[in-house]
Amino acid sequence: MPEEIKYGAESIKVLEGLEAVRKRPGMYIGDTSSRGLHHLVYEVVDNSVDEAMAGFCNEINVIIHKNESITVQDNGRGIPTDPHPYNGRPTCEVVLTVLHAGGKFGDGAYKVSGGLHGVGVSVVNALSEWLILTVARDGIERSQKFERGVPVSDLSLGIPASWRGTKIDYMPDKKIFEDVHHSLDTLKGRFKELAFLNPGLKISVTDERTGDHREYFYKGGIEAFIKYIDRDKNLLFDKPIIFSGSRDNVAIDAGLIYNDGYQEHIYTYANLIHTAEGGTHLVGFRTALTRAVNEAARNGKILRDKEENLTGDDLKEGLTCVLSVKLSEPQFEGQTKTKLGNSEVRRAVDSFVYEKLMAEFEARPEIVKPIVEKAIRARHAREAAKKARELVRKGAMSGMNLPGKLADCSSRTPERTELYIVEGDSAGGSAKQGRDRTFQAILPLRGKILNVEKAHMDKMLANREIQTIITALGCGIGNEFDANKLRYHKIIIMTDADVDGAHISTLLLTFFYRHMPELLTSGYLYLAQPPLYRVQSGKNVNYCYTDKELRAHVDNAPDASRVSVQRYKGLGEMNPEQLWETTMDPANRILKQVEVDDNFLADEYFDILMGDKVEPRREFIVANAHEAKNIDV
Ligand code: 28F
Repeated sequence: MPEEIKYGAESIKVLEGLEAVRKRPGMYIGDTSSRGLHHLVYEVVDNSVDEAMAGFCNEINVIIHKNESITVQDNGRGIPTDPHPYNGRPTCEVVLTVLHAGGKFGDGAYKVSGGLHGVGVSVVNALSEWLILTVARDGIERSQKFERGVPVSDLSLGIPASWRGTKIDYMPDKKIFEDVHHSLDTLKGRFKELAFLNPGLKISVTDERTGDHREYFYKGGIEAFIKYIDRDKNLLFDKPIIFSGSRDNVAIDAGLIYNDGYQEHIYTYANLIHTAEGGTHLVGFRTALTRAVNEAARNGKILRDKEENLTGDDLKEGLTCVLSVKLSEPQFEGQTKTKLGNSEVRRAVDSFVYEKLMAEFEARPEIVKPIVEKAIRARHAREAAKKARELVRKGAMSGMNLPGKLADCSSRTPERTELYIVEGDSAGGSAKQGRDRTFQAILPLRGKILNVEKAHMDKMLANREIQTIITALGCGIGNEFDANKLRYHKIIIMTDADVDGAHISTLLLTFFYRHMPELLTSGYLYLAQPPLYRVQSGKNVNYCYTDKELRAHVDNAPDASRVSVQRYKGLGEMNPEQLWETTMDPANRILKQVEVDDNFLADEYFDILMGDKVEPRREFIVANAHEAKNIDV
């Protein structure tokens, strides 16, 4: 702290606060891995979004610099610089140094807060090697520098400003974050989402490491969001159902449409936080949708009296919906603090959505029939699936007839055991021989499993390979998924490093993502990384997992002429010992843990990769081909 600041009680409190954050960063940003690193960016951007929601900002620019430092700049009012009642310091210094000082805006506006969000930029400041705050207000630009949260200068006197707003430059602290590399892909999903949810707000991101520049700006708000999500789908009716308003102090913006697919894409938000675990707003929405569709169906004589009501489950298939609520005191619950708990919201959303839907069905009676017919087909498929699931469950629960192909392990402690799902019988055979049977189970898969993106639930459940996997895991699927019944806490997909292998692992990932998403979100799923090359020089043998590693080996070989390199085309080329040593032995193997970002882009990847539209897949593959390594075509 600059010397003239009195060491009053408040400044001690400030230091204690920042100390607490640096001691236990996970308490404030979840973790110090890549996810926590990107939470810092969201925390700063959320402040600018708050300013946008309050109506004073319509542009946010984010820059990822070459040195991995970040700039976020908005054109809002600029954080006030007058002395703050808390300790007489400039308000902007208080906002940057006192935990949760961002506080509620006086004028009852909403803040993007809750869960891991809303801890305030003071946390970002505490976890940054350096941070420079620049405020431009009333034509004056003033700035102040901090190091690990502590002011190392006073707020500068100020120079004439040609802009208005707040800018924060910061460098994440390498003493806190093992890896300060930012991923544009991770950030762009959230920025796109925020631009859809804040019509008229332009969010740009510039990656100075690559020159990449993206701008997200959607005047159309939720209608544009819905149209974007279903841009490649066959819609049951052309115009999405859109409504917006408020009920009992809850602001509600919603949109929905039906397509002819089997998936449900529903994105719910509370104060712009993606409530991936749902909550009371979603319950209210589903109740209203079910009631309104049944009522409209009976009024329109589409559901005959003797036919029973459609259920919420019947109405899921083909539904694309965005539901964004805003309230002053959101309560976030659930494992990842992304479930909205406020009970008053359920009633507010239920009554508002029911009213608006009934009005919409009055105005557009022609859309009721296709929705009801689709729901009836879904019910028939669900009933068929129920039978198929019964078969699977009987198999799984009896536990006796585990699929013949499963070579189980002897330990029955899930925390310690792992299941290798292996492509092909020959590799499966090597894996069975090479493994450590106390904790490693092997399930060989023959050929390509069913592409679940296109298949109805019943067809998928009838597929032998799928049934085998469900039985082996023992945790059920869909609504019946129970992680406590999981028989292995590591599920490792082991396929060849070629195109077919990539396709099979993508098929498996799609199945798990669609029907056992918790395997991904809770980190049970892994991809084995078999070696690409076997390098022999003289007596010693090395395995290389990347081209870079191979280059290094060959360049450093004592006698390059005696180096022989074998390129592995498939797992089957390794004998059991080699497979164990290179890909299965926990001491040497490389496993890639599968994790998904919790925004709508994850859904999009699976739709594009496995959906039935070829064009978007071709575009995606061309656009991302530079990412693909070792694909031998
Ligand atoms: C790059 C990050 O942090 N933008 C922000 C504002 C604007 C106000 C504000 C912020 C009031 C007293 C709590 C200005 N004028 N971008 C940002 N823009 N904070 S953070 O006020 C802070 C609150 O303490 C602001 C009038 N009211 C509010």
